[in-house]
Amino acid sequence: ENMKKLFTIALALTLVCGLFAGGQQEPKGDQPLKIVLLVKSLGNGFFEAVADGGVEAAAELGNVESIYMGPSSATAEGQIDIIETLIAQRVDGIAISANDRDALIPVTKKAMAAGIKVISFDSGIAPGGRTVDLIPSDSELIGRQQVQLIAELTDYKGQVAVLSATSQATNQNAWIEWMYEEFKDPKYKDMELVEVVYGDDAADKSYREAVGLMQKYPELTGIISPTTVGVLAASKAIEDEGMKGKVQITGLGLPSEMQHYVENGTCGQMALWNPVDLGYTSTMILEALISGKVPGNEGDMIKVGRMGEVKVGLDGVSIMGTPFVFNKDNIATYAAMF
Ligand code: RAM
Repeated sequence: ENMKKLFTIALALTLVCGLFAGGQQEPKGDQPLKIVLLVKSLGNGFFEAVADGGVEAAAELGNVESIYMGPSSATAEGQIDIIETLIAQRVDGIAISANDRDALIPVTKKAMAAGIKVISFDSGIAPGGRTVDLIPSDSELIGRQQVQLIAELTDYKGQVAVLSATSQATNQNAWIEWMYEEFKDPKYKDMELVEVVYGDDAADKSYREAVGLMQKYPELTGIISPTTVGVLAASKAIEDEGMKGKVQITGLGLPSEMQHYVENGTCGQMALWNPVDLGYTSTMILEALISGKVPGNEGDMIKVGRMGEVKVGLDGVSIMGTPFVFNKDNIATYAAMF
């Protein structure tokens, strides 16, 4: 209680001081910049961690209000409606994890014409529909690594299927293309990628699709699910169907959601990056663009707080780092973080 009171007093003082400062430092006076993180869909733990990163960056920057939004299901239409509203509300910047690489372009162009800075992150919009596209890691590296992870778990044998997010997701589709490339290596000669199915980043549909795969392919040895929603649902489906040990599962999983399945061996190993850092960095990039610190052109270096600097590469694409690989030994440590 006392802490709360102290905090309220401190906040009030800050506000009063802010008023008297009279906008000498901030071009927008005491109006915080409204920076929106527009995600694929709500109810996804991965994006909730992204939102935490946005709030952290906003607190550090001081002049930013971090706003978290997303449609109830992962559709481009839902995102388009939200962007229309954000244009009407005159927010300052939007970072979008896109449900479609191309379908959002007309509305994001409209937003940019209205003076709103637009970037994509996690799942990109094609060049022309945004300035920077911040991706967590090189798509080739992510895709190839997913195949290597399942091959190690299945002893390089048998039929493997992919349980993806939506069929239009920019990020998953890019990774899956690289999975096919990786499978061309002769070391996978006794493995076959039989099918790609889509759980739409909905827990129930992902679960049903995973069960469907196990029924359709009695010889199935593994599932790759490069989505945090899918890999969790598939792990549960494998256990419920009594297929633990017969069907291996890997993917891109959120440690806090997957700890149980990694520790009990249903999921021998999986990968991911830090979603908090993704939301933090996206917010930092937008603030830099909005306040005119940097235009965000190819070759620009953008300062992003505790994450150092990101380089704007070819076609505006910025790459953050390399994924972590989680297993029994390290999952608890990461589960405490995201
Ligand atoms: C899901 C989403 C997101 C993706 C992660 C790995 O949460 O599809 O876009 O990056 O999985």
